[in-house]
Amino acid sequence: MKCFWDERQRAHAPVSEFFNGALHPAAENVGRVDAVLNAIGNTETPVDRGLEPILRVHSAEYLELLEVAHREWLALGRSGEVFPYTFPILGRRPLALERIDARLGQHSFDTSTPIGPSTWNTCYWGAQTALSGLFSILDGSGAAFAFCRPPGHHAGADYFGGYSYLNNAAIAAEAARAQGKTKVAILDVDYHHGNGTQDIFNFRDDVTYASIHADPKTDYPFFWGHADETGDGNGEGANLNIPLARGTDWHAYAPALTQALDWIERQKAELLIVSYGADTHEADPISHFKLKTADYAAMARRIASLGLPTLIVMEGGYAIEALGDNIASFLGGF
Ligand code: OKP
Ligand code: ZN
Repeated sequence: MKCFWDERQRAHAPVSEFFNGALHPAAENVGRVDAVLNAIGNTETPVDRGLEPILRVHSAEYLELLEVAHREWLALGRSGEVFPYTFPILGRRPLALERIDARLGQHSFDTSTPIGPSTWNTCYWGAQTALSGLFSILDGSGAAFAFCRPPGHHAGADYFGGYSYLNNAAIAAEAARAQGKTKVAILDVDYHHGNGTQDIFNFRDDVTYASIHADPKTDYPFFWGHADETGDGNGEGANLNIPLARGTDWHAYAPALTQALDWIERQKAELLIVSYGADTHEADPISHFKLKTADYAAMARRIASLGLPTLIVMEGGYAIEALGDNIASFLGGF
């Protein structure tokens, strides 16, 4: 399978994330890169398709914030990485605010997602990596793997969070639509619900979203991913959430996958994008499912049996020692 990766994605190097009242070492660290590269072998460098395909998903104001935030932070005499610390209650009125802290709050939802000097550049090339993967599918390679980092599925049209800044899967889906695919399905098998992807396509039925994830009653991102979120307006019925309990192993996971794949089959999609997270693995340090390395091969075989052109986009996976084997298992199974 063709694999895409851009070396410029190494530059984003978050140091810390804030939760449980304290700073912790960032789980989404650069150590993930070599673990994955060692497992996938040869990669192709993406071509630059510019901002246009990114602007199909994200607002210009939001992209500008990602680009300038760290510079403005330093200009205020601060050091280290950028963290938001105050957030507007949902639905509070739109305000044109100046202070970096206010603008950060308007465009984010957590304190796990610091912005450093290279965050924008890294994410830009992550999006290009997803796009080059997509175009190789459109050119007829049946499947491709886009090694994007950091992950993207928590990023909405105008917000970051959950280690995510640009929603690579959504950017690829929009590019597929722009290239004339009328129906695109996204299957998200990361441990965490992809709230950004759900939000971006919530009111639409041309890009459908199915996710299997840890129950948001107990797990991040809490406010999205519940089973009764089925889409709204035109998108009613085009969103499927399957929350599973902590402790889920392959025996309990497999029926959920069957349900999601049956649902996707009924969508009559022409193209599939898989948001693949290896953080469902039993060794993952921030997650609580019990999948084993060999289970990813079984998972991928079943996804492949849909017979759709498929772009696999990397999301989470933080057990560095197991990450390469897990990805090799998934790609091998596919
Ligand atoms: C990104 B992806 C940790 C709290 C911070 C953030 C999780 C982001 C996951 N106990 N949680 O892999 O979906
Ligand atoms: Zn995750």
